[in-house]
Amino acid sequence: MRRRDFVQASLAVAAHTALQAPVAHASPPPRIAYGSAVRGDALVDDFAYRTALVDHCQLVVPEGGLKWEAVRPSEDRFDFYEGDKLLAFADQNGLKMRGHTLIWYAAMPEWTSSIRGGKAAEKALSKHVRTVVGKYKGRIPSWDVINEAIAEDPRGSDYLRPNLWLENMGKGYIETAFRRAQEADPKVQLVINEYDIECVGEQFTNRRNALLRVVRDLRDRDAPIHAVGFQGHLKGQYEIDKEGVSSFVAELKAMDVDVLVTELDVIDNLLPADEKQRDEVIAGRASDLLQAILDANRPTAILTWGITDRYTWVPMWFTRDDGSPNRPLPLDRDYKAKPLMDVIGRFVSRA
Ligand code: 9MR
Repeated sequence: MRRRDFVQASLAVAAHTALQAPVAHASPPPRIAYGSAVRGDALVDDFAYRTALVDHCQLVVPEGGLKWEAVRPSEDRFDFYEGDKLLAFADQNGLKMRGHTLIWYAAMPEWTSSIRGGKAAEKALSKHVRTVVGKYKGRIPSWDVINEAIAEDPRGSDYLRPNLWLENMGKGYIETAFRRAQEADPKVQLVINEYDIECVGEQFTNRRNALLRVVRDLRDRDAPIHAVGFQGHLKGQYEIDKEGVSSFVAELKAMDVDVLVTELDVIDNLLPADEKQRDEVIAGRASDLLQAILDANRPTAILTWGITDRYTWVPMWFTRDDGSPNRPLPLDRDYKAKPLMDVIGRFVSRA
């Protein structure tokens, strides 16, 4: 076949295919990005860790490097060493980076305890959010603006967790943070991030309802909020409230609020000693959560809170009585993939 004939024949086939193909399938839906929290020290010291991140992730988020404790050594200083380091790694390896976190009750430097009064608090909060989001404008597409704002066990009007900002500014601190973040980078996905909203039980239900109340309030006031982050620090001994999670996600969707999973891991201190059995329970819990979310809306990303059992926060609070190491993450201590990684792989490729 002469080249011109070949080209024409190809065009004819292409036209035919285009006509036959339903429009919805013209381009495959984008995959859900998978990512991990990253520790700055391990990033420098551990080659296998860097390799695992590049091999498996499309997204990274600093585990501690952008918290006040790291960024604000004093009232007038900002230190972006850790954030810049991770962003350079992300850029070099074609990964995107999320920001965690702007406003949280924990990991606050000592000097902030002297912030008193509504005006001073608002000034400090605004300066922080503006400066940190502004510093990474156009480079960090998604931020955890508010982290863990819901009371441990919300009841009636006591549904917010006490913190420096609530004490000084009232509940309006949440709206102020979202507004400042949007002013600093209008294109960024603004997230409210929360834990213990996934499992069966009254406390989990109450926490979901309290979070809905906060989101609804923000929406009523036309405040910019784009997504709810399920931290997903699942307690392995509890079942996922599949119906509760799906209807929560559906209610958010009805308000045009997206969801993502920001800190997935499975706390295994009360799970069986047998590793194979334990890994199966862990994978099953994660699968239940991801499916319950997906049944109602497609998450914009799925991140685990670390990638390897070598570096995890879990033993800080949840060591096992039998002394065996925790296994909450997708890769084991030797970077071998566990069933949890298969589950994640299934969700990020099929959704
Ligand atoms: O994993 C983090 C741990 O290394 C830090 O010491 C701790 C305090 O900064 O924060 C941990 O990460 C938390 C995250 O920022 C918010 N959700 C709960 C996470 C686990 O405690």
